[in-house]
Amino acid sequence: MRLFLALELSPRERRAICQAIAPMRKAAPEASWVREENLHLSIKFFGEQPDTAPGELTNILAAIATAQQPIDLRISGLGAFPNLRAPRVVWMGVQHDPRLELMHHDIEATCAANGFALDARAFRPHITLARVRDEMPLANARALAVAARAVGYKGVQQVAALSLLESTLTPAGPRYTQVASIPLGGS
Ligand code: 2AM
Repeated sequence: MRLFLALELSPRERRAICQAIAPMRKAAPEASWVREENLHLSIKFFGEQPDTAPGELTNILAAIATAQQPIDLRISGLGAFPNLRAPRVVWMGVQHDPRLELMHHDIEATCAANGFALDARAFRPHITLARVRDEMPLANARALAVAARAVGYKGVQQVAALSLLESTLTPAGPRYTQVASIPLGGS
């Protein structure tokens, strides 16, 4: 199973984000826009794992999660990796939060100590909105950037659990299924 750890957003938050970015979708219909129900903040990608991994990860992450409190994600700002001139991943940002950084660090350290690979990418918390397969012509990228600049969305989402999600690839795009929920603060 293909697994990743994420902070899930409420249906209400996902809806609000989707509505706020509608002009961006319109400006760049050629991008692969993430379906509303799939919007999330990814914490760590594990890739293909045996069926025993969810149980093992739940055990090794429980202590970290219990020591936390629920986190308020402050969601705002639009951007792209590597940048908006040549976007590959279009995202909505999450404001810098030392607690989130520390939790991510502890998760990486614990997972590495238990034989899971370290993420090669630096942790840049974001909510992926769209992926761009073929390089976008500059004019299209500009139109997307203009639309992005006009989005003033700010949201606050309280998250009370780490979610371990299974990603199943289907012809209609990935489908995410929660296989474990590890409460923050042991709630
Ligand atoms: P992304 O949104 O920045 O692409 C499911 O694919 C989740 O795992 C996504 O949120 C994705 O992050 C994240 N992820 C991290 N590394 C990945 C990888 N090597 N392949 C696919 N997804 C990855």
